[in-house]
Amino acid sequence: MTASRTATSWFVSDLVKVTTDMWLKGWDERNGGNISFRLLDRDVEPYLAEWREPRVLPLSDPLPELAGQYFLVTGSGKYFRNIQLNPEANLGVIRVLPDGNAIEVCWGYSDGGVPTSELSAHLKSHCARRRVAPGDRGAIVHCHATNLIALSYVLDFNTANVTRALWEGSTECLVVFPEGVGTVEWMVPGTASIGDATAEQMKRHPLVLWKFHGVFGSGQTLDEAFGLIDTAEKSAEILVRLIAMGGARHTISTQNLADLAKRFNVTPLASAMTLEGWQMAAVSAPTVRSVQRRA
Ligand code: 2HA
Ligand code: ZN
Repeated sequence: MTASRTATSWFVSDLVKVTTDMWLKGWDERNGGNISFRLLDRDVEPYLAEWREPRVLPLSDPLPELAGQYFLVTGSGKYFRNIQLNPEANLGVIRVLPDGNAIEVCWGYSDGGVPTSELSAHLKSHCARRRVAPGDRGAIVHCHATNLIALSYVLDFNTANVTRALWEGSTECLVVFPEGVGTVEWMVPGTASIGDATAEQMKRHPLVLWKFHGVFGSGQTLDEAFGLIDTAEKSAEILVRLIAMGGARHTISTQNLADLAKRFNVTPLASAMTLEGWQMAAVSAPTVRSVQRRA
């Protein structure tokens, strides 16, 4: 079978590149992670003629705000490491139908698959980000970035503290994500509720950390969303090493952060600027008991 022209389009090629990079980074074991990228009518126009008989799938939560829009989305249960081998089976282009109650599969999922189980979080995040950062396309990227997940087990888990820790972990962070990192407490993935909680954070933050699970990043392009997660994950890796070495002996000060914001003309999240450094979570009672039992 010859690959369709859509499989070699710039947007499928960009998604193949980013998912391959993420697999190599170790952020997407098995079927971990999912991505959506909003496409413009002019992006899909050259390929419409080869798209056949769309399959219609219901949306559990109607999204009339996205009526008529196209998204390139990774498939449910698909492995990032395999996307480069067969984009047409592992990816799909969907279009939200005019009433917002359903989507149609225009291209892809060629083995009968469906879009990611996190479609609710993706589509609702697109709505949220378009309101704060109206740009023409837009990417939402979810993955299991190792060190960010590790930090969610030890940091006092709130937006101001997590943001402050990541800003101190690497100088460029405040410049790359001055709006900080939103935080979502542990929830069952793949549900409308985690989608709502994520989109709520996405109204204020381009990056959202899911406790004990992973991270959602956004950007105008796939490169931008990937770069944002990569920057935060690098800082998280440094913090994990610092904690393993017994903690930092000195750090980036509030004044240093203010100087960075001034030089790069960004407005940093106020709640993270007013903190005096960041802190680890208090050890919870059940953890203390299980440690004592083992001793
Ligand atoms: O796609 O990462 O959150 C698998 C997941 C679910
Ligand atoms: Zn996940």
